[in-house]
Amino acid sequence: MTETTQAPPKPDESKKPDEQHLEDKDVAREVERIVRETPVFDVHTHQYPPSFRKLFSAGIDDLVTYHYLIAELFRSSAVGVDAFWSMSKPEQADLIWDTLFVRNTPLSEACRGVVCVMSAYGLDPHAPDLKAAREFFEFIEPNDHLEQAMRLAGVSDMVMTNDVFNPEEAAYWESGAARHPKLHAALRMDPLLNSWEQASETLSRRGYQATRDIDDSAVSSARRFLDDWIERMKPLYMAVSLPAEFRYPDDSARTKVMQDIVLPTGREHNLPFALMVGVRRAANPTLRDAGDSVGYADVSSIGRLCRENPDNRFLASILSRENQHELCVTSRKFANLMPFGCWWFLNNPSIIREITDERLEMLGATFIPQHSDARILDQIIYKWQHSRYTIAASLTDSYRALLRDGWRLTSDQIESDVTRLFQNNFRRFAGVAV
Ligand code: HDL
Ligand code: ZN
Repeated sequence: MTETTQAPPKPDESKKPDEQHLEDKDVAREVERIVRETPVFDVHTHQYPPSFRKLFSAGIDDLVTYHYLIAELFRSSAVGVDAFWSMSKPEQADLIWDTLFVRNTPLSEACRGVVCVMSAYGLDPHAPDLKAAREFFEFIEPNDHLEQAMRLAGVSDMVMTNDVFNPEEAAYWESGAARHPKLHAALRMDPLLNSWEQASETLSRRGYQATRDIDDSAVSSARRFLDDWIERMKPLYMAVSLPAEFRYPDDSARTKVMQDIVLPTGREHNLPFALMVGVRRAANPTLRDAGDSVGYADVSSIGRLCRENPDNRFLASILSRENQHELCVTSRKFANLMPFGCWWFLNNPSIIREITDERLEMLGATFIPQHSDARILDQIIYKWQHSRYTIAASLTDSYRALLRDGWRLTSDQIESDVTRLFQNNFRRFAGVAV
């Protein structure tokens, strides 16, 4: 059957420009403008305020030794892992720069990201070495650096990843180190859910007596521990990274910790629980942080969590591309489930496009399209520039299809939808002022 294409309605001259109905030929330009200009709430990052000095990561050496690039180095260099790990960070960065950016074309997403960041700062990505880039970053005051990177990235707010079990991070919080008004806390609790034995020892060491059995006393100690950290950090959500093998419910300690400790804490403090599922830790341990991989997760476990806990809200980011369609369908079944971002190995234009298309088709504008997951401050510039480009293309096709079906589209509608995707879906879900 030939598709009949109605002539798009002429713009109504009597209406104000923003009430004019867009013609098909104008949609792409208008969507790109609005996506570019709408600041984004970055709901998952590994950023810290500059006052958390040892944890604050920015500048060219950190950028070039990002664990994604370390993994890629070994595919193009004969250097051994032991030799690499014995190098200083500048030496590692010099080797990665020469290998991936000078001797080879920086075609991968992670390499292209460094090129994007350098261009954004006016640095030459064709430089034969990192001398000029190091001089550029050397004298940027960290707070100014943070403001400049957020401005260039179009990021209004960032949610951190605050590992309360990490003694170095805990020390900064307990010292009262200055926070940044635009960097919000997330209470990350991987040991509590993935290694109760280790967590119970940490709890006991910190004065929250807990045995290896998850008995009433241990539950009470762990709840008090979380209460104290929630009081200290005022997090927007609780979070955990779970392995591909995660199942709910099962007869593991994890299910008991979820049911007796984490979910009641979420209800009491009205905090969402962010599930990041599908990691296969240390697939190649010699690569350290770069050695983690991906596994197919069980999305029905997330559905059971949502069904059995209607008074809890769940954010979910799943690592395997093959899980994304089922996450969309499950999100249609449970309004207390908010899919967010294209995480880690999914944070590539080709996959962001596929995931955003199916989310728009199945969820409308009711999801959180992206997070940067940025470990190094300057990465937010490329991660958001690249994601905005792809999200705009996906939205444009959705709006053009809507026009074909007879809808009349205005810029106001697009602005409302993009603000919802980039800001208000998260703000409402996390109870942050809209
Ligand atoms: O667990 C996480 O939050 C992941 O994002 C890891 O930090 C991972 O190593 C990463 O950096 N992904 O981009
Ligand atoms: Zn992360």
